[in-house]
Amino acid sequence: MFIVFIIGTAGSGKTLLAATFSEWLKMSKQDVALVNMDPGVQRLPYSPDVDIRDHVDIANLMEEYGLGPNGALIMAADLIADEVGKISKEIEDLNSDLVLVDTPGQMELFAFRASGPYIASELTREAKAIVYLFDAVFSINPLNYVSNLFLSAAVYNRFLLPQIHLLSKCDLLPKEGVDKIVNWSANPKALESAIEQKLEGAKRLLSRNMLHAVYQLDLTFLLIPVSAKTNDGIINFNTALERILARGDRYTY
Ligand SMILES: Nc1nc2c(ncn2[C@@H]2O[C@H](COP(=O)(O)OP(=O)(O)OP(=O)(O)O)[C@@H](O)[C@H]2O)c(=O)[nH]1
Ligand SMILES: [Mg+2]
Repeated sequence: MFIVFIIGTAGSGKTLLAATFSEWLKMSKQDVALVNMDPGVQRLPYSPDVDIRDHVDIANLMEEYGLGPNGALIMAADLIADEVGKISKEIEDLNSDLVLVDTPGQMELFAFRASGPYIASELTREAKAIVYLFDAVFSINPLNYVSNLFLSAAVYNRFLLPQIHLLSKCDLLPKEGVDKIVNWSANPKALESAIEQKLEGAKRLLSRNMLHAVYQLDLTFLLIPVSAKTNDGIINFNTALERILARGDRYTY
């Protein structure tokens, strides 16, 4: 069993990618299961095999403790940590070859509070990977791109798992835009010159220094452009994932 956590900023396309990718895998007879770890989600474009909403109820928490939606989500994230044993067992009982875990929109709930890294480390016997989404529309601004780079580095730091970086929602940008962002990931100099052109003053200095820190820490990677709407790039994403998890083999024979 391989476990893949799909992580990214709010609205970056985690849920739709989980749905699209699992459908795509099923077409090539891969045994894939879906786990919804977002307690706040109202509607899903897939039917989850394990659903965190069976363990915590946001509406109840708001009612019972007089919390707003964000307070309730934070409380839920901490409660989930107590349920880790049960959730892990449910996931293990699925006995699927590949498990896709759709994580909460507010990524700090999963990535930076107790439950996410704890769940990831509890499922110790399984090979795991992280898929981190860079929202293409958001990342076209070089300052946003650098902020996202930092977030992805923070996620890597938290989980210390092999991490694949996708440029999501590529169908929403013209090809030149997609190529430009991919080029930033491949070529630090290109990113630096985009920053020089676009930003000025303190922002420019800050952004440049942050960038140097990322490269000094050697947190570089090549972005894989994908679209969960058109399926563009899904095959490249899968090839990268197979290479990390299954040494280039399929998950299910
Ligand atoms: N055009 C286009 N829209 C997309 C793509 N992926 C997601 N979307 C849309 O973007 C919106 C957010 O997508 P979700 O999959 O819910 O994103 P998410 O990261 O799960 O969002 P939260 O869990 O709420 O943070 C939805 O309206 C999707 O239909 C894509 O590849 N192309
Ligand atoms: Mg979602």
